[in-house]
Amino acid sequence: MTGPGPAAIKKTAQPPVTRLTRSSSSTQSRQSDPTETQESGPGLYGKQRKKQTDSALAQDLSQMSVSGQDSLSTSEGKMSKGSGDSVQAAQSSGSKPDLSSPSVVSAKSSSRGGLASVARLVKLGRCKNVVVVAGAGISTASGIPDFRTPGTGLYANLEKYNIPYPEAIFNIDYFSNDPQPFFSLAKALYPGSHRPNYIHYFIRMLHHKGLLLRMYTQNIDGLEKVCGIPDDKLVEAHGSFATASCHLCYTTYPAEEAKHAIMSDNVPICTFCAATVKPDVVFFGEDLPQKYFLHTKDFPKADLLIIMGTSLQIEPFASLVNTVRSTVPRLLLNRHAVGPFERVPLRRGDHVELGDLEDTVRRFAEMLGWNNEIEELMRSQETQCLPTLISNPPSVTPCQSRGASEPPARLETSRSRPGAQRGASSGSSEETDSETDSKSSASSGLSN
Ligand code: CNA
Repeated sequence: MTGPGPAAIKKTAQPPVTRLTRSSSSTQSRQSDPTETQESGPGLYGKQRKKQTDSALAQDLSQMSVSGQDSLSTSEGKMSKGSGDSVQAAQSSGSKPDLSSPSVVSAKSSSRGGLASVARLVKLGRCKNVVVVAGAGISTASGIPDFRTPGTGLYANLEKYNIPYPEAIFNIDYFSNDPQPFFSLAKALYPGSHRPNYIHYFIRMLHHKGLLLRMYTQNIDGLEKVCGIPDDKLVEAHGSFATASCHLCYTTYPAEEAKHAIMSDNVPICTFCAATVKPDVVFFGEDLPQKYFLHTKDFPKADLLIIMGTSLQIEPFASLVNTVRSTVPRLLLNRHAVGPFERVPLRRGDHVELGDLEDTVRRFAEMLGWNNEIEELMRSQETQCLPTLISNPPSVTPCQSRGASEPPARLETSRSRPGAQRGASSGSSEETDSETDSKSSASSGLSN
C-alpha cells in the first residue's frame, strides 16, 4: 500500500450521522483510512457539505433521543456503538462489563437456544413487526463477495484496482478524480448475473406471512427486489444501481445508458455539467437516501430485530441496531459476533447464532415450519421472468446545481441531496405499507 493520492489528501473531515462513514468505534480501520484523519481546507462545495452535516447530526440525534432509544451516546456529539453499548447493557443488568472478554466466546455461550427462543416467540404471534437489518453476508451464498471476509472479501482483493487504500473505491472525492477503480468494480457488481439465495427468500417469506415491517439493507446488488420483496418494504440504505445521476450536480441519467457505458469501458457524462455520472450507490461522504429516515418510525415500532450478514462497521447504519426499544429481542445471525453483540453480558433479549448464514437461516425456517414454503417460493420465482432492475427516469432534467438558475427543490431536512429526493418521492411507503402477498397470518402460516 502506498500513501493516499492527491484526491484523498484533499478530503475533508467527515463525521456525519446521515452520511456514509465507517464506524467511529473501529479504531484500527479508522487509522488505516487517511481520509478520516487529515484535515484540509474545504472548497466552497466542501463547506456546503460540512454545514449540512452539522445540522443533520443535530437533527438526527434529537430524533433518536425523542424516541427514547437506548445505547446511543450523544456525548461530545459523537455516535457510540460497540463497547459503549455493551457497557450500557451491563449497567442495566447490574453486572460489571467484561471489556476484555473475547467476543466470539461470549457470543457463542449466549447463543444456545437463541434461535429456538426467537422461533417460539414468532410462533406465539409475539413478533408482528419484524425489522431486518442486513449486509453483504446475505449475498455471499449468491456468489457476491462481501467487504471484509479475509481472503475472499473485496477489501482483500483490491490490488488490481490500483488504489491507495480499500475505501478509496467508495470515496466520492477519489471517484471525482478517478472513476476507473469504481467502474471496474461496478462491472462485476452490476445486478443481473447473480440470483437471490435462500436467505433472501426467507426475508421474502417474513413479508409473505405479514410479519415484515421493513428490511434495511446495505447491499447494492438488488437481490432483495429480485426475490420479490416489494419496494415499500425495503430500504436500500446505501443506494443501488437501479438509478444513476451526476456525482456532482445530481442530474438524473438513464440508468441503462450508464450501465451500457460502464460495461463498455466508457465514462457516462452528465448532460448538464459534463461531470462523471455514477450509479446511485452511496459513497463515503455522501448522503443516504431519504427513505433511510423511515427508521425513525420503524425501529421504535419493531417487536423483533433480526441482524444478518453485516460487520456493523459503517455508520450511520450500524447504530440503527441500538434504536429498538430495550425490551425488544434482537437476533444476530452472522459468522462472527459484531457491534453490540461483541461483548458480554449481552442485553436481555439479545440472541446470537454464529455460523454460516444460509445454514442458520434454514434451521430457523425449519423451526418455524416455513422451509417447504420457502423452497416452493424459490422454485416458482426462479421460473418467472425477472423484474427489471433498472428504471429509466422519464427524462433527463436539469439539476439543482450550484450554477443552476433555478433554486434547488430541497426537502425539509437539510441532510438530503437532490438525488435523494427522487428516492423520497418514490418512497411514499412511509404511510402506505403494501399488503402482504399472502392472506396467511403469522399464526395460521405457522401451523404446518
Ligand atoms: P462486511 O463488512 O463485509 O461484513 C459482512 C459480514 O457478513 C461479516 O461479518 C462476515 O463475517 C459476514 N458473513 C459473510 N458471509 C457470511 C456467511 N456465509 N455466513 C455468515 N456470515 C457471513 O459487509 P457489510 O454489509 O457489513 O458492510 C456494508 C457495506 C458492504 C455496504 O456499504 C455495501 O454496499 C457493501 N457491499 C455490498 C455487497 C452487496 O451488495 N452484495 C457486496 C460487498 C460489499
